[in-house]
Amino acid sequence: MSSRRKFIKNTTLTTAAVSLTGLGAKAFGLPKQKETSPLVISTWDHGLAANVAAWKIIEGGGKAIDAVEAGVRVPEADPESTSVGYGGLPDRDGNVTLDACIMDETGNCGSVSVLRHIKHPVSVARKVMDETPHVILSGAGALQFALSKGFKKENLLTLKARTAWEAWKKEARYEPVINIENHDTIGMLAIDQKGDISGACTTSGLAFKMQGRVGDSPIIGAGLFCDNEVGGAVATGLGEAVLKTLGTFLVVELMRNGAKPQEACEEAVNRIIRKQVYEDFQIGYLAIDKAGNHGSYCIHKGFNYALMKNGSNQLIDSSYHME
Ligand code: SD4
Repeated sequence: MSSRRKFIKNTTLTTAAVSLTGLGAKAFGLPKQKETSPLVISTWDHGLAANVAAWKIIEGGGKAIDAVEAGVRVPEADPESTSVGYGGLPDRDGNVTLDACIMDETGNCGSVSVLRHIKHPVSVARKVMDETPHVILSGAGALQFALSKGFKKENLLTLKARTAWEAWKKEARYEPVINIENHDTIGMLAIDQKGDISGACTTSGLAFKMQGRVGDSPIIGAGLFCDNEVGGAVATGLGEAVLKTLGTFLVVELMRNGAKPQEACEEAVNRIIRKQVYEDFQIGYLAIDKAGNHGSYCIHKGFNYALMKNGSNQLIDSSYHME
């Protein structure tokens, strides 16, 4: 092809691409792209320390996907955090089983569920995303994959968690408790300096759950969803209720159709309230849009989240449906 023909072809392609982008933004009501300042946002007060680790990466010009992975690794490694990673409360049979997922700005994602013996499930999820053709690995397969990638096999059941399990076994009643330790998943969303959005979510799931139970946290569209054109959302609380409504996918789709993050979180919680007997469990959603606006809503008073922006890190109480 002559260089002139090549030039004309390339020019036509570029023009087509530009006008398609313009049309796409108009036709689907996407928010106009504007300069967004970076941010990191995450669920519950353990989000404060997690945000600091994530912010270091964002501040240094790193990618949102690396920031969210580094951020949620902080509570994963903390033995005092009884709902995430090492130190997480076990299932009914005394096994600590972990769920986690991660999603980047291109829509790539990876996830592990019912993973035992590995302190950092989010990093295994990242490897599933980066180094396999799959999205989810579960149970023994997830462990085998982690070991093959050099992750260390560890005992994750701390004395504190074992003692809580022994106490629970005396009555062995399974009643999820609102806002107490068994509802403290960390979900994190970040916007980097390029304006790209990624997210991660990691948990030991419900305390004393049935063996093999998978919650919402490792399920893309339930515990976490990001779309770099629109925004992202994370969920915390009773995973079964989030799964039944694909909560974070719903939040992002509502934003795609024009809802603000706050409105989208409220509608997603209200769907659960309209369809389920909601009084005895907690659900909290946290969302950001492409412009860097954020919102949050939960069923019961008590859910909070940590927001790091312009170098300041603060804990904010979510608005709620009932006291
Ligand atoms: C689960 N959604 O496994 C998780 C628990 C949770 O805050 O979010 N706790 O159902």
